[in-house]
Amino acid sequence: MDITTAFYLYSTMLKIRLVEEAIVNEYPLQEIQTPVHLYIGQEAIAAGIAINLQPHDFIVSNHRSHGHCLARGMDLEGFFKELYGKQGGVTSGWGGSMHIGDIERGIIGTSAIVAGGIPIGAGVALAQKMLSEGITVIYFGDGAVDEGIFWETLNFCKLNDLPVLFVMEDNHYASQTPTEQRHAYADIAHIVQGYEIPTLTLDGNNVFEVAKVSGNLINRIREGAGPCFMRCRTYRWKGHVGCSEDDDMGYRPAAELSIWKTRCPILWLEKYLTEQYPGKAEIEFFSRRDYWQREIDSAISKAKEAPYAVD
Ligand SMILES: Cc1ncc(C[n+]2csc(CCOP(=O)(O)OP(=O)(O)O)c2C)c(N)n1
Ligand SMILES: [Mg+2]
Repeated sequence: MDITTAFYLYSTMLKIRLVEEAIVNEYPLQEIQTPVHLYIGQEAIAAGIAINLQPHDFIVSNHRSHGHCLARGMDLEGFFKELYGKQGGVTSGWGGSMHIGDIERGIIGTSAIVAGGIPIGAGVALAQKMLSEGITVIYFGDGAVDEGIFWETLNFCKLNDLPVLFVMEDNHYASQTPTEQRHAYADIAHIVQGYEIPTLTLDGNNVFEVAKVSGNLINRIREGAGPCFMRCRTYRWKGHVGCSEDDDMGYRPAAELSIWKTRCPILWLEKYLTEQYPGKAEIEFFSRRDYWQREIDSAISKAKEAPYAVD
């Protein structure tokens, strides 16, 4: 990975992390008008894929949407105004965290209905195929594949060779239920491959791996290969919804979270960059953190000052 790209990926992941941490700080003030499903721990997936997208491509997201939208370049002020239910929000202050979108930036929208975005993505890709322009990335969790519409859409996309990258963010839980209590199969990749859809399982916390694998698959899709599928193994640090770690609910062992924190995608990249570019890396880390923190603080202040959304 060249140095410019590596630092760009770092910057994108850091932006997502700092936004989520700012939400954690702000949430207790009860000014944010929406439930939030935080993306902390999963940043490498959104950042690694977004780098391979072009302006005419689209993404479709889900309830855990922030990382996807921010990596795609959603305006921070519009993003925060949306969370605060204010005028100037990217969806006019009425959508909130789970119904956020920005067509101008290739973000079709997000859906709170688990798997609800998947057929919408297929529709977008059908239009793209008819117009011979662009591809669609559909992000969904390991819980979404428990819905019939996921399998129907997979079949439809393959049958019509639609330009779709299916991105399953396998964080091992749907709300508080682990995959082994929900999936009768050991590895979804085997089943998806049965549709003759190119399928890869990868470390979703390694941004270089995500960028490389998604780049290869996206190139194949652009060349007309039809849909491809990525299963990204990862872990969410926070509770299913809200800002706590919800360990008190007892559905996941405390040691599990600690282990995954040692696999932090941002720390991993910081270590790599520090080894590769000693001296320069630390300066870059500082300046990018400083830059994003100022942008975030400014966006939050403007969101707080703005008038509430109107009919
Ligand atoms: C059709 C439907 N069923 C149930 C819910 C409640 N619900 C919201 S998120 C969620 C879990 C989703 O898990 P997953 O797809 O793995 O995404 P993650 O939260 O892990 O990112 C559930 C069951 C819903 N919103 N929609
Ligand atoms: Mg999940």
